[in-house]
Amino acid sequence: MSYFMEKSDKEIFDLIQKELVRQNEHLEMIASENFTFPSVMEAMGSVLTNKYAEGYPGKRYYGGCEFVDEIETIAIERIKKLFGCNFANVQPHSGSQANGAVYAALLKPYDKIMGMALSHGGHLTHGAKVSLTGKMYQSFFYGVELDGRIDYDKLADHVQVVQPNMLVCGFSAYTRTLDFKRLREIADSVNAILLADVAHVAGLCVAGEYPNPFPYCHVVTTTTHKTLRGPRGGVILTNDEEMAKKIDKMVFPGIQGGPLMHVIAGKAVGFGENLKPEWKTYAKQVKANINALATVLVGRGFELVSGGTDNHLILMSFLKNSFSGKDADIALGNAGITVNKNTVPGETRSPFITSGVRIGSPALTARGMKEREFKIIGNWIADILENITDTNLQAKIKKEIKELTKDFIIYDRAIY
Ligand code: DSN
Repeated sequence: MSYFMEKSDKEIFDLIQKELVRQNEHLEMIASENFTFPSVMEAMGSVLTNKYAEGYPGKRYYGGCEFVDEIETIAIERIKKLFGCNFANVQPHSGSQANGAVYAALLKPYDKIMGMALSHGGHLTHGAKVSLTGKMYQSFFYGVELDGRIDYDKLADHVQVVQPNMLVCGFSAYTRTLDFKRLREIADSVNAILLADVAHVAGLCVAGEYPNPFPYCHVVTTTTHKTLRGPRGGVILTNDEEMAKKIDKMVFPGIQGGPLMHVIAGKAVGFGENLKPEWKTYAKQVKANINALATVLVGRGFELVSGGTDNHLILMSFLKNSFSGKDADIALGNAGITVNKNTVPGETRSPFITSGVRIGSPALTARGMKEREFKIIGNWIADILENITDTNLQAKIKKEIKELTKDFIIYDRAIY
C-alpha cells in the first residue's frame, strides 16, 4: 500500500513505521495502554478531522453538521447504554479535560475536593498540588493502608474532618474493587458530590467484570483508550439532569472549543465494539491473564501490593529488594517488556526512583495472548528481576519475546 505521507514527509512516515515495529515486537504492559481497533483508527484518520462543530447535536454554531450530528448522537447513545445512565458528554478531549470540566461545572474556585493521593495510586487531576486541580481548589487526600487497600472507616472519619464539597474516587494504580455504595454513603454524610473517575476499569465495568459506578456516583468520567480500547479521549456521564446541563455548558463553551469529530466518531466505533458479546470475552480474559501473571510472580517469591488484584493491573513491590522500581523498569525495558515504575504503600524511595512497578494485561490481551503466554511472561519477568544486572539474559529474553510476538501481530500496517 502506498501512503501519501511516505511521499510528502518521509521523516515522520519512517518514525511511525518504527513505532509499528516497536509495538509489534515488544510486550506492552503499561496498565493504562491498549491497542485500539483498526476500525477506530480509520474513523480517526477520516474526513471528519476537517469539520468544525462547536455546540451539540441539533444546536451547532456551524453549518454542514448534519452527519456529525448523527455520529455524535450515536456515540452518546452507545456509551449511555454501556453504563446504563441517562446523560453523556462525549466531547472532552481527554480524561483530564473531563475531570476539569466536572469540577468547574459543579464547584466554585477554592471549594474542597478530596481524592486518592497520587503517591497512593490516585491521578494528577484528583487534586495533586502540581495540577491546576490542586491550585483552583483546596485539595485533600486519602490513601491506602500498608495492605494496599482503602480503609473505608478511616476514610469516613477523614471526610468528616475535611467536609469536602466533592469526593473523588478512582485511580491509576489501585488493585482492588472500589465499594461505590460505601463511597456514596460517605459522600452523603457531608453532602458531597461523588465523582468516580473510572478511566482504568471502564472496559471491565461495561462487561460486568468490575462494579458499575452507577447508580451510586453522581458523576462518572472515563478516558476511552485504556480498558475501553477506543480512541484517545474522555467522556462524562451522569443521571442528574441539572448536573448534565451544567457539565455540557462547561465542556463547551466553558473550557473547549470545537469538538474533535474524528475522535468522537472513533469513540462511537469503539463503543460499538464494547457493546458486542465478544467484549465480555475480552474483559474476562484481561482478568484471567493478569491473575495468571500474578500467580507466577507470587510463586517465584515476589511481593504484590494487596497480594494480587481484582482488576487488570498488579503492583509489584520491591520494598524488601535491593533494587528499585526504576531499576526494574529499565531491566525489563531492555528485554522489551514495557512497564512503568510506581510508588507503593510504605514507599521509602523518591517518586523518580520508587519501589514498585505497575503491570497491566489489557494490551497483550488485545493481541490475543492468554494464560499460557502470561505464565511464560511471568517467568521472564522473574528471571530478569532475580538477575537484575545480567544484560546478557535481558538480550536473550528479548530475542525470545520477538519470537513469541510473531504469533500475535496486532497491526499489519501503521496507518489505517
Ligand atoms: N497516564 C495514565 C496512567 O498511566 O494511568 C493516567 O492518566
